[in-house]
Amino acid sequence: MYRIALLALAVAGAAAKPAQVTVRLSEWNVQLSEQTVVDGSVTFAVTNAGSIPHAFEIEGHGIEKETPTIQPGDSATLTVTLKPGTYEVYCPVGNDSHKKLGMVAQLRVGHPAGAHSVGYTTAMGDARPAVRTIRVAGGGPVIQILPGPFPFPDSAAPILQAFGDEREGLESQVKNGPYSNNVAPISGTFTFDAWDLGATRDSVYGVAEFTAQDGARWKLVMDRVQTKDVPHHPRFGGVILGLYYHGVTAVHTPLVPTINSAVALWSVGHLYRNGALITDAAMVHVMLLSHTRRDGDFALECWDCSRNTVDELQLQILPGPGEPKFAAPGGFLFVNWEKSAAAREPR
Ligand SMILES: [Cu+2]
Repeated sequence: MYRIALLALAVAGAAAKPAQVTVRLSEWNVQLSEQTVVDGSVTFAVTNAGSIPHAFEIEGHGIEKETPTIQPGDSATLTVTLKPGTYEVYCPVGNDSHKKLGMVAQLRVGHPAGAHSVGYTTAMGDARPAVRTIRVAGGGPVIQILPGPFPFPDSAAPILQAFGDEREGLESQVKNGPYSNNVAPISGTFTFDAWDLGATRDSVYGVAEFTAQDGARWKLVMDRVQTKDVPHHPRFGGVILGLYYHGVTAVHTPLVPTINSAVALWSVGHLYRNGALITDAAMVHVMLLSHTRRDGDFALECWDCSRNTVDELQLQILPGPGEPKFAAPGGFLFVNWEKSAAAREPR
């Protein structure tokens, strides 16, 4: 009995050893133990090594299978039967926002004997991300947002729990942060072009000029993206188009309503006040996003605004690392253009 069982195992192992791939999910990566496996039954052993919930999905050649949501520290397995070809594996959480932040990889499946003749080169070439450009012009009422309480603290509280070390800083913003109903009508202009060219080649050029509620004239020139970590934001290329995040998504701070964005970017800016240079290293965050504020008093009107028209242009400016606060309420600048528009440039 013993000898026969051993022999049977050995034969099965040589003939068709089911492929096993170990998958590690984190913010914002999908790491695979194997880039290439043989066709047939493939088992994915997936661990969420991140700090927020993720899941694992494989898609391609008529296959679309996913694990349930996996909590931080937990694991799941998924077994699928795969034909030769190239498959996309990614995190499906958050309407693909995790995927857009980098939680995507490719898995190649081939025959053991012919693994080099399946035509991967073409498949990889087709999967290369397209160069995408967006031009945005601010329009409509211009408002400056001043520090104040976040209007949806109860909605944000359970999501804040998942933010670990960063929670304390965020909780102080619940009481007195930049997403408030404390708003002053001002005037100004803002236009920019942004290029989404992949993780390390994104670019931006744009100029904003506005007169703040205290009469100070500010000018911001953006000429390069920010790619370093900033608080509550993951590291990724500076320009991202079509991201669904904030609010309930656990992507970035929940102290912003849940929104869709046509473009979100992080850049470094040259900032002038009344014609004098303040800094060459201002930290800038721009979003053209789902409308969050109601007409009239411009109060935040929704915790989940993701289905609203994408026409609100937000500009947030903070001092660079180690630099003094700006001469503005709360030490930051936050200006919205409430009826803005974007045009995708032809390639
Ligand atoms: Cu995820």
